[in-house]
Parts: sequence; C-alpha cells; structure tokens
Amino acid sequence: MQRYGPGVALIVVDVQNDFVDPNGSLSVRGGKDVVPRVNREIDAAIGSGAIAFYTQDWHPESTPHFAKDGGTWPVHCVADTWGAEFAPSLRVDLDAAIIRKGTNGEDGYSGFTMRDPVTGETRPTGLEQVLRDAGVTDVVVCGLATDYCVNATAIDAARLGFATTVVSEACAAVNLQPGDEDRAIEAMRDAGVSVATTTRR
Ligand code: VGL
Ligand code: ZN
Repeated sequence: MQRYGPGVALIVVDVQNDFVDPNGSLSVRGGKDVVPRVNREIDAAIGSGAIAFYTQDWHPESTPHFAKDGGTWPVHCVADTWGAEFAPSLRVDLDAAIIRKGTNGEDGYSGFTMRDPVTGETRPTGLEQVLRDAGVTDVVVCGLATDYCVNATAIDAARLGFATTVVSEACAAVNLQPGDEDRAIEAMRDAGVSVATTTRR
C-alpha cells in the first residue's frame, strides 16, 4: 500500500531553526537527523500527486506561551527572526501553502486549531477548509515536535475525520518529561492515528 497519492496531504510541522539547530532556543534532540527523513516524505508526496503543507510556529515577542510572560517555553520562533525560519536543509516546495500558528499570541500547537492560552478557547485556523476544498481525505504528519505540535495536529486531523498517519521516524520529541514521546505516540494511537515507523514507497 502506498502512503501518498491524490487525495493525500502531507503536513510538515515546524521544521524551524529554533527546534532543529543545536543552537536554537528550543532545540529538539535528534531534530537535525529528522530533516533528511522529512525531505524524503516531501519528495514521495509531491512525486505521487499528493499536496504538501508546511506549518511554522510564529510567535510575537511577548506571549503567555513563553515562560518570561507566565507560560512554559523559552522564547522561540519569534516572527521574522532566524529561529522562526525553516531549517536551511528543509526542502520547501514553493507551491505549498504555509500555515503560521501562534501569530496572535495563541498557543497554536495544532495546525488546525488555535488555543487562547488565557481562556483556553479554541478556534479553527482554516486548514481544514483548505484540505476539504482540495478533496483531501488522508493526512500524513511529520516534523517537530512529536509530543506537541505533531501530536496536536495529528489528533485534530483524526478528530476531523481524515485518515491520519504519523511517520514517527520523521519526527522528534522535546521530552520535557522523560517518556513524553511514548505517551504522545500512545495518545495519537488512541485517537485513531496510524503510526508508521518505516518509510514505505
Ligand atoms: C512546539 C513547543 C512550543 C512544537 C511549539 O512545534 O512542537 N513545541 N511551541
Ligand atoms: Zn511555540
């Protein structure tokens, strides 16, 4: 069975310097090794008539998402800075749409929904509609980080009724707590996401 073809959307999550580069402010262990695997997924997707989307974490300088403003994270992926740029080794398909998350200070873990970090309220980003309009039935997710944005994006995709696969080898986790990656994989499976560990062609 082939993973890609017409009706499939590959969502490449947050392959950005702050997560990928060892000097990035929220560097994910193994992040650099993931980029060539992500590139292989992009090649396979585009070569088979699937469409590719890229998400970017894209924060203002101050947001309750950041520890300095009362949240969890070191400052990362601030709009229009080096840390928010795609990793230079990522293959970026110029025709593909880019979805920026967190632009108004929301947490924005999922490519599909934005969550107000103060009220907890969630709103759609518009990605679902774009996929429906393009006739997409199946979603494949890869990128960073397994335990946050990949997890949230894949679970939302499954909840919205897309047949959803995560390519776990083309993902890497933050692991704020030991075991977060395994728990994220389990949560995705529980939500009906297939977890693919090898690249099938
Ligand atoms: C992410 C933590 C904070 C992610 C984004 O892209 O997974 N993780 N912001
Ligand atoms: Zn973030």
